[in-house]
Amino acid sequence: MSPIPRTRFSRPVLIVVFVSIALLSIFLITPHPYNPVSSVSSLIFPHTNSPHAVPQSYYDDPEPYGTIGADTSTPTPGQPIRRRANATLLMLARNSDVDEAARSVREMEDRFNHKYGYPWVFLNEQPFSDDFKRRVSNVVSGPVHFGQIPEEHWYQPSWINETRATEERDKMEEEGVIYGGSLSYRNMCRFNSGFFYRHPLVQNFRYYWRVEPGVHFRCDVNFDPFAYMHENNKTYGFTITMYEFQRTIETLWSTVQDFITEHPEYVAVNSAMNFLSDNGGTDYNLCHFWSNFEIADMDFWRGEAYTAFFDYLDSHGGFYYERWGDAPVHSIGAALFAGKDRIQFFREIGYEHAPYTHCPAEEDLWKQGRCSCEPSQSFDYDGYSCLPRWDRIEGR
Ligand SMILES: Nc1nc2c(ncn2[C@@H]2O[C@H](COP(=O)(O)OP(=O)(O)O)[C@@H](O)[C@H]2O)c(=O)[nH]1
Ligand SMILES: [Mg+2]
Repeated sequence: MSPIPRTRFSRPVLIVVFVSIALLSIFLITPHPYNPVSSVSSLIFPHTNSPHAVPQSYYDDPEPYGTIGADTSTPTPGQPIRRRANATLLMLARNSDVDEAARSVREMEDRFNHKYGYPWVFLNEQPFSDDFKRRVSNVVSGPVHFGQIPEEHWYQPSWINETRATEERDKMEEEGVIYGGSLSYRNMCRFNSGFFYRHPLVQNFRYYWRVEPGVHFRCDVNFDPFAYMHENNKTYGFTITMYEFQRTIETLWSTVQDFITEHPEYVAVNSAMNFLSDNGGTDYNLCHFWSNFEIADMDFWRGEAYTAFFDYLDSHGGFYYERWGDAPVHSIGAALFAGKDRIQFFREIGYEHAPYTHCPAEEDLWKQGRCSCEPSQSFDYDGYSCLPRWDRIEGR
């Protein structure tokens, strides 16, 4: 390989380098709100505070919540009176999850609930062991309830063709699909899609915050998300959004299409169809809210549209013949039937479910929440994240 003759290129190259350095220097030292590299801090925090963040007025002193169980408090002049919402923290777990369950609960208490005192409900298709109850009761700050799931809400219904279901599970297992061969995972996904909100222990609650064993809360939550949801007419809150594995939901979208053709009246006027589809609904782009974190309104799941939707999906058997997850089912339901204005991205809640973390991208939120996560490692703008699509829905 012959070297590039120096004399032929040196002058134009030098001029280009000089001009580039000069332009970059001007760019870097010019303070301007739209200058994306105006400071080191804006490299770490790509966003300024969002108009969609929970307003500061919600960061109230939780003192007015009073003692646990009280639903009224002495009003402070000039301050809005807040009451604890009709809400619960909710965890589905196995007895064997006890270590990770206790860890998640402890973090949730430390970061949020010790100030607000919301009750906890734990559900399991088996009776909870004394050990599980003892360990978890030791870390909660408020009332706690342990419930067993009725068999008919959990196990595969008798009308499912077991030969076909087994064949499909075996095929997915061979193909290496995650949880492809698991029947219990399918029971769990169907339960989370259409049954948890019917359990007697949660029947009287409206809102829930779903918490899984082994997750992490990386920031203080110094506001009450339930109160925010209630006062702002929000139905569904999320922190992470990503693509689903196509192989697990081969016929889900065509079933959704058939349902909305039969029931166009259920589709919200301002549905978030454009979050789910890049071509007006012809194809599903696989985007969904990661449902291991959810703050949502169970009255929506219990309502006419979602009930009809779940029953329709369930009757097609895709929870067992395929491996439909509660995440795409909830997401499609909320996006189409609740609509975009009713869905909240809780950007201020630092949340980790391995292997992904949502960490606030706004410096003020990160500091205010004493977040222990690293914003530059947030999943938000990972190539596998659907958040850019949600940003477009929000008009960002
Ligand atoms: N009681 C019970 N809970 C389960 C079962 N399978 C999963 N879960 C719970 O369902 C949730 C999701 O399960 P997980 O294993 O975390 O699934 P992943 O997050 O999709 O990998 C967690 O809260 C688990 O504790 C089961 O067979 N019985
Ligand atoms: Mg999980």
